[in-house]
Parts: sequence; structure tokens; C-alpha cells
Amino acid sequence: MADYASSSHPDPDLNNVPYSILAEAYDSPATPPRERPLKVLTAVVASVVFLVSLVGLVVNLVPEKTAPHSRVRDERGVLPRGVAEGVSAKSYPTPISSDGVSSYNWTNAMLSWQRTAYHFQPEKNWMNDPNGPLYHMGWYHLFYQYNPDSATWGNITWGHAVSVDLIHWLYLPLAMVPDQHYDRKGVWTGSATILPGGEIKILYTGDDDNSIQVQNLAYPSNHSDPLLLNWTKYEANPVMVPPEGIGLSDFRDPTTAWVGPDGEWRVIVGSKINTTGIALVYHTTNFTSYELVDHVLHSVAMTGMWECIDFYPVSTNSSFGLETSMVGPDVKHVLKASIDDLTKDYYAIGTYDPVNDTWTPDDASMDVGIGLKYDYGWLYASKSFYDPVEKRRILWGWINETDTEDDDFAKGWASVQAVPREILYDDKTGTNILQQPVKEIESLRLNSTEFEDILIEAGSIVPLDIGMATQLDMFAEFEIQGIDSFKATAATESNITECIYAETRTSYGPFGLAVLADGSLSELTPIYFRVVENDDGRLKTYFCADESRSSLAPEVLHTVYGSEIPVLDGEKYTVRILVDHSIIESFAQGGRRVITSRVYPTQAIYGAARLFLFNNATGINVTASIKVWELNSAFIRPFPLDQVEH
Ligand code: DQQ
Repeated sequence: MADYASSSHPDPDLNNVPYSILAEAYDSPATPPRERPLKVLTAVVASVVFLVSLVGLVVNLVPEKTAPHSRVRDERGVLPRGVAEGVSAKSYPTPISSDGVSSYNWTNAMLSWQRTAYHFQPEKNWMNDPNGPLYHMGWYHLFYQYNPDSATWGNITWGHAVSVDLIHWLYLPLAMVPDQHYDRKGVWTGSATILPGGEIKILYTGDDDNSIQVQNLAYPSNHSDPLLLNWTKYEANPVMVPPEGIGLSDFRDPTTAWVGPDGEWRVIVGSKINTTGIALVYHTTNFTSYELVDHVLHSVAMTGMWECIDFYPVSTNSSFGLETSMVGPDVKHVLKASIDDLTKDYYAIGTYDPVNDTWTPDDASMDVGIGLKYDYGWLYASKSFYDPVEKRRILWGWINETDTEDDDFAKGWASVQAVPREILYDDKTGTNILQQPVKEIESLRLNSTEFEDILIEAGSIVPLDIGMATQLDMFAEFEIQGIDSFKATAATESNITECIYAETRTSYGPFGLAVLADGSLSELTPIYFRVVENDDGRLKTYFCADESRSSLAPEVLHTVYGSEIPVLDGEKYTVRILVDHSIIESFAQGGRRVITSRVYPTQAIYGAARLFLFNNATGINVTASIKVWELNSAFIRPFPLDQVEH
């Protein structure tokens, strides 16, 4: 087998792809960012005056809530195309209201503002799952489910882009299109496996001529091409067909393979039997013929179809990611399934038995599909890969839309990929993974503003003077003042559990940040903590995002979501937030819980977007320290193939 990993780059120019320097690529603001004092005391004083007038707004300005509309059928009973063709509801039909108005009166300026500046998205049209991420000869490759023809799901091909740093991307020609009997109705999701010598194998699901889901093999036509421009589909595809007892449209999304102690490769394919979600295991030695193991890797009753399974090791005693085949004493395994019925990615941590090919969750009550989610907002069909350069595991995930199909047509595009996240095991809790944006995102940081020990009194909101608030990276720490003395007197609010509207005042919160808010608070997205006293007097914390007031557009989803989050003794309440136009990604307590908000502001856009601190607790004051960076735009353009030899 050729040792491709050691092949040298055939064209040195490719190592110096002509990126524009960022300052030139970034067109706003036109002048260099102004420096701001580190401690903005004057802003705080002004804030105190301002907050008094705004308290009433936060508390009283409660617009009528729009009930989440049906995400399965529209009012004519029409199924979204994805559902009709055997995958999840990936486009939402446009609801028709009683007055016949189906959509907000969007202007072009509003619609163009929604497009992100540093998240990966194609130039136009529909995108969904990330596929086959890998590193090869100096380039990170990302493939993705893509409709080249329209802003809705369908005609699924593999789009392709490359990056040297996971932030700036160059679009390449389509990698694979639906042109064979075994994938004519779609080149669906798949994963890459890199063999020890560097050879790349891709397994993907094809929706065949008869709408049967089958697994196919593809490989680079030329492994020496760093850009992997051409792909060969194996001539004897398909290599796996639905086994006996498995529905013909319930068999999809093969994982990255890993090698077992017997030297054979293992691959998982997602499926279900009745309403039990399952992970089928296959063995192979050559990637062309496969043997189904006579038991599943794992199953969970009542979780329905498992899409886009991911299975990988995490180290319990180091801060490095692990290559997919790694097993050992200080290794646990994460099993993730994208739960088709809920369109959410659920994971659990457990123990893999490589001899018997079984996996057991550490805590059966927190099993896959009933326990933890990667993201309590909008992230689906995620896939991880091992980055051999930085020795880390990186997660890609699809941020799906929560507007309507008509809105997507108006925008001309639908969906973005989340900023890639590094995954680590949380050795402090031992119960969850940690997710953080890859460190390369920090290369986009421009000027910063820092606020220290700002007092946010109960029932107040404090504007932060940071200028443009549409492309941000921020880190905030909150401390409750006098929690111990207050705890003794606070009424138990165990009846108000989970996440609530941010303006609902309880003893210990909500408190946090109002992101993408306009000056009059007609639109805002609160990202917040709320602390609750259990019956036994112990405190528990919720981390939430409230999208109920994110947009004046009635047709988009308005909802509140989040999760209970471990906050250990001695820890402050901390959150890192990335804002990129209509996407907000929030990582609490070092990434123990993550919420991606998909919002569609109509007023809090361009220069009108602001950032606030708020505290809607009834009985506690909170202090906050926060550092906010303005972020540059990433360089995401077509690869100048005509300018380079390859
Ligand atoms: N998307 C693909 C399927 C997968 C689904 C089709 C998950 O392979 O199950 O576009 O979003």
C-alpha cells in the first residue's frame, strides 16, 4: 500500500493559496476598529441611568407568543419533501395564517443581513449534514449534503470545500453527484476512514433507483492530489443492502470505521426495529465485502430511527483527542445518534467492549436518545473526526433553519455549519463531554472591550457599549451576591423547573446576556442562567436561550430551550458566546452544555444590534465580568483552480 501520508506536496504554490488578508476582506467597519478602555466605568454609570428606564421594558414588554407551528405537515397536510423521501423534516412547509399572510414583509436588507460572516455555508442553495470530514496533505476537507439547484432539500450531492485552518474555506467542485443506480435519488450521508498508510475510504448511503437505502464505497481517484478533486465510486456498489428484518428506508449513514483487536474493521449503520433505535455493526477486511454482526452495538427502546451515528473514544486522563480505533484503560467511548423523530443529536458516554462489539452506557437513565444532547438548540446530523495535526477530535454539525421554506427561497440559501468544535471528556463531572469552538476562531478576533465586576441589580438591564454587535466572541462570568444568606429565605420554586421565558422573574434569575437586541428591546435573544433551590435546599442551575422575542417575523419558530447544567462548588457561572449575524452559539461552564440559537431579527440588525446584561431575579444581585471581541469575517470563496496547477 502506498504511503500517501508521507507524499510531498506536488505544487508548492498550493501551500500559499492567495487569501486576501483579512483587513481587506472585511468591509465593515471602514475605518480601523477604535480602541476602547479596558474598564468602561463611564459606560457603567450611564448604564445605571439607562437600566432604570429599561427595567420596565424587560418586565412588561411581553409580546404575544407565537406557538411553534407544526414541524411535520403544513396545514394542507403536505409532507416536507425530506419526510416523504424517508429522512427527517429538513424543510418546514410555510404555514398559511388565517388572514392568508404566510410570511413577514422581509426587505432585501433584512434578508441579506441574515447570512453569516464566519460560519461555513455554500454560496447559495440548500445544505444539510456535514459528511466525511478529514485531513489530507495540508488541507482539512469538508463534504456536505448539498442541493445544487434550490434552497430546499433534494437532489442531494456531496458539496466539497477545503481549509488550512478550519476557519477560511475554499469551495471546490462537487465531489459526488447522484448518477448511478445505487445513488440516483441521492448521495446521502457518509464518513471517511483513513487507513494506516493514508489510503482514504468513504462509505456513504445511496438512495437507489427504487428508494432503497444502500451503503456504497468511494475513494479518491488520485491520493496524491491534496485537493481530492476526483472520486471513484466502487464498480460493484452497493457494498451493503438492508439486512433481513430492516426496513428498506431505515438503513443509513455509515460511520468512520475503526479497527478491532482481531485486525478487522468495524462500521456502524443506523436503523430501527419498530420504535427501537439501533446501531448495526459490520466487519470488513477490505471495505468491499461486509459481514453483519449477529447483535447490535447498542439499542434504545422508543427512540425511533437513529441517523448519522457517531462513535469515538475520549481520553479520561489527558486533554488530547483520540484516533477512532483507540481503546485502553483510560478511554471511554461516546455514542451519538441523531434522533430522526426529534431532529436532535443525543449522546452518552460509556464503555466499549472491542471483542464482543457491544457498548454500555455509564448511566442507563441517561442513555442515547433519552439523556444528554450535544446542543440544546439547533444542531443536527453532526459528525466528528480525528485531527492528526493538533491531536484533537473535532465535531462538525448542521445548524438547521427554523424559518419556513418560503423564507429560505427568499434568502436563496438554507442552513450553515456550526463553527467546528473540539471535544474533550469532562473529568470534573465525569458525566459529559466538553465542547469548545476550535482555537483557530481566535484568529478572527479584532478589538476587544472588557467590563469588570458590573453590578446587575435584581430586575435590571445594563447596555454594554461595544459598537457593532453582529460578529462577536465573548466570555462572561457571573457571580450571585450573597447567595448563602438569600438561600435561607428564598421560597422554593421547584414548580418552575426547566427553561422559562426570560422575563419571568423568579428568586434566582434568569440572569445573563441579551444578544442581538435593538435599543427599544423589540427584539432580543436572552442567553441566561437560572438557579433553582431543590426541596433538599441544594441549588441546581438551568442554562437556557429564549428565542420567543428574537424576531418580529411571526412565521419563524419562537421558543425557549436549554438544560440543567452542572455548576460545581467554587465555580462561577460562565458562558462563551459566538454571534454571527443570525446564529448565536453559546457554550456554558467550559462547554458542558451548548445552545445554538437560529434567529431571524428584523430590527436588531446592522448597526442597530446591541448587547445587554440583564438580571430578572427578584431577590439577588449579580455581578458580571465580560470580555467581548469583535470578530472579523472569514474568507470563504471558490478555490481559484484556474490559478493553480494541481
Ligand atoms: N440526511 C441525509 C441522510 C441522513 C439525514 C439525507 C440526516 O443520509 O439520515 O440528506 O439529516
